Amino acid sequence: MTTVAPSSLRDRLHPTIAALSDVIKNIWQAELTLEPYQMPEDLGYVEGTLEGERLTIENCCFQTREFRKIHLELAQVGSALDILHCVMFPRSSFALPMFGTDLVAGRGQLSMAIADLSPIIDERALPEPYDQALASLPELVFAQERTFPSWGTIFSSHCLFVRPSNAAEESQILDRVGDFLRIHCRQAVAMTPTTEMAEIEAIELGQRRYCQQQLQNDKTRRVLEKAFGVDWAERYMTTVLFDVV
Ligand code: 18B
Repeated sequence: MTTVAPSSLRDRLHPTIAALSDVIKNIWQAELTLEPYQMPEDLGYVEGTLEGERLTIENCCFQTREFRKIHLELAQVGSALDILHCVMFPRSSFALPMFGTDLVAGRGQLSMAIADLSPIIDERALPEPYDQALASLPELVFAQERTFPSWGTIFSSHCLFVRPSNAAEESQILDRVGDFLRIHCRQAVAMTPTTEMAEIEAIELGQRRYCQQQLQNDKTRRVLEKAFGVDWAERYMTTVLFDVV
């Protein structure tokens, strides 16, 4: 069995980002059978410099029967920016939504939390059992909802996208991301993979569309370009963050 290695960067990050990293790793470990995933040699742990501050990136990746890659990334830009990024890429034979989450803290304060189970086959609809499971979760209220960027058409109606205002909201976010993840892992484990070529092609097309939209996120790209240059940022975004099948 593959075990999840402890992270050294974790302890230096915003406490809610560190806590979410633990939530994700614990649920993966409890719900899935993890197998190693080979990262491109030079991209597992990366350091660069952004406006005189050190940019550190730490990646944790696995694969499972259901997912070709599950990726958790922690990043820190000096004392300015703490980031958690996580995406789970289903194998082409599993008609599952994409789980994605991104938390960003600037100077000790969370500015953004997003988490979603994004449908990739039926533009806006999740498989019926997901809707049922998600409908049973309590409705959450946040003081500051955020507005989706123009590329954000991939996100579902269940998407959580807020500027957290206080500790109670941060705790709600941890709970909700945990709920999304647990529902997702259980659906995935129970699923029989398809062997139908047409469905496999639709799944691959949906994943490509998801990644193409995510690659338009200029806020992510700019951080990486400033620290590592335009070419490195493009390679990193298309091979590590949002690689397509
Ligand atoms: N992203 N994020 O992952 N991004 O990766 N992210 C930002 O307060 C990084 C994902 C998403 O309003 C911001 O404005 C870096 C996934 C959305 O225009 C910064 C990495 C999802 C926005 C970063 C990273 C996702 C956003 C600005 C690599 C969703 C708002 C923070 C480690 C599932 C975009 C702020 C907008 C914003 C940076 C979404 C700095 C470097 C998986 C929607």
